[in-house]
Amino acid sequence: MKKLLSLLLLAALPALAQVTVGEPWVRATVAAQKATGAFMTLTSTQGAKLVGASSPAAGVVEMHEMKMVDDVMRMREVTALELPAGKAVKLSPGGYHLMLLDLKQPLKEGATVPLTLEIENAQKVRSKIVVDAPVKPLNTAAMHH
Ligand SMILES: [Cu+2]
Repeated sequence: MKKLLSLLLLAALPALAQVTVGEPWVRATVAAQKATGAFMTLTSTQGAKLVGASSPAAGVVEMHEMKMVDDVMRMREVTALELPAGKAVKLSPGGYHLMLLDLKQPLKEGATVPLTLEIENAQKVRSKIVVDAPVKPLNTAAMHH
């Protein structure tokens, strides 16, 4: 009975925030490399948050922020990334990114990495988005800037 009730409650909630994922990609790795970054542009129709991510290619996926601290580029883990309504939030090398850790195998250019993004809307309802991110060397992406 409890399960049925929660299903009914879910149905009564307002529509989930629609999040568009633009140009996802994952940086290619070399043989012994156990970590890499995933990048994309996220745009949500309503205020929401990216609260987590996972991938079958990695043991763990963390959300990171790169920041200059005392002239040193540092990376720190963030627990959530705000997605303001209608604003494109860019995950890029040198800024926010998803960190794929404990990689199961090297990621070669031309491969595709499935990523599951967990989004939480303003009502604290979570939904998942699955994207296939192509693997690219860093240089290719840098050329677009
Ligand atoms: Cu990182």
